[in-house]
Amino acid sequence: MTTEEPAVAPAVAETAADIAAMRTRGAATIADAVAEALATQARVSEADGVEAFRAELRAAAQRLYETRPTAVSLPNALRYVLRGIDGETVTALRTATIDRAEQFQADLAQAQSRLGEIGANRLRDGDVVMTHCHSTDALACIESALADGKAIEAIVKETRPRKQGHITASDLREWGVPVTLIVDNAARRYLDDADHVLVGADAITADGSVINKIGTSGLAVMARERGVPVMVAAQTIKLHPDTMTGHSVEIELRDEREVLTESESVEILGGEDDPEFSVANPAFDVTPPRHVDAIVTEHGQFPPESIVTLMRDLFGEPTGRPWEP
Ligand code: RUB
Repeated sequence: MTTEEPAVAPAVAETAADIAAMRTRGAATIADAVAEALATQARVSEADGVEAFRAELRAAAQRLYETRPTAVSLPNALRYVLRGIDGETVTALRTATIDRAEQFQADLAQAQSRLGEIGANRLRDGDVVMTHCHSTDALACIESALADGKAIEAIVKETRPRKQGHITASDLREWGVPVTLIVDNAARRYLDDADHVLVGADAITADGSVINKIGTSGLAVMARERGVPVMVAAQTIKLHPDTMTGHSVEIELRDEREVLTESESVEILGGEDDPEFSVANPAFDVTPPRHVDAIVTEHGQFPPESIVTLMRDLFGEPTGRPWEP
């Protein structure tokens, strides 16, 4: 073994392959798997010195990171675990790594319900909430409000093109929440009946911008115009520390068939190729902080402009690559 190519445990390679193939998906699930993989690397390491051990951990982190570098929870999990691992011997480093990973996993398991309790405090008995897409963090706030005995109603946007609003409606009906499902274009009309807009996030940037399902930013602008507060529910694994140094967040462009089926395309173009016709299908958009009232995390609720302080507390100054000191 050379120091340039340290051993990566087979279990780490397997986890990396599962994430790359999206067999392991979802912000929290990816973060948990990554922490587990680092702990495994530490457990099975046969490194004969402190430097060799650290090199193995870095190699494992890099292997995991390169699977889906745009999934923000992945580098965050690496940062949480790798930050502050100290020890003079391999045994001490091994124990420290495993402890950090276990602590991270335990915190993660609690984060969504804690966030839900905090978010629920913003909801009053009898409130009507408008939702967009399907966010388990946003739903945790409603679930906790219901557990507190509050009556909540929901106006659920269907959320074209994939209609994840249907999943939200189904979850809410299971909990007995009265639901009105609307098409996205009806949002402004129904905002008059809503007390809150409640959405999740895919990522939160250092200036407090919220990256979430396409349509969130338009909804937030309309809510501001109507005086309806916008609440974003996001565990801290969604915070994007690289944006502290000016990195921008890549917006995924998805298949045009999500928007237009083959037969609809034939209806428009008569089955002809048309180089001047295209379909654009961005998955997410960016809601600027001035249109967001509160970001609710498991560490409390924050005005978007102050989220950078929490980001710095949790992740330190960004290094670009999570395994670099
Ligand atoms: C889902 C979406 C959700 C966030 C938050 O988009 O935009 O609001 O991912 O979800 P997609 P959660 O369906 O394209 O993944 O709170 O469950 O992490």
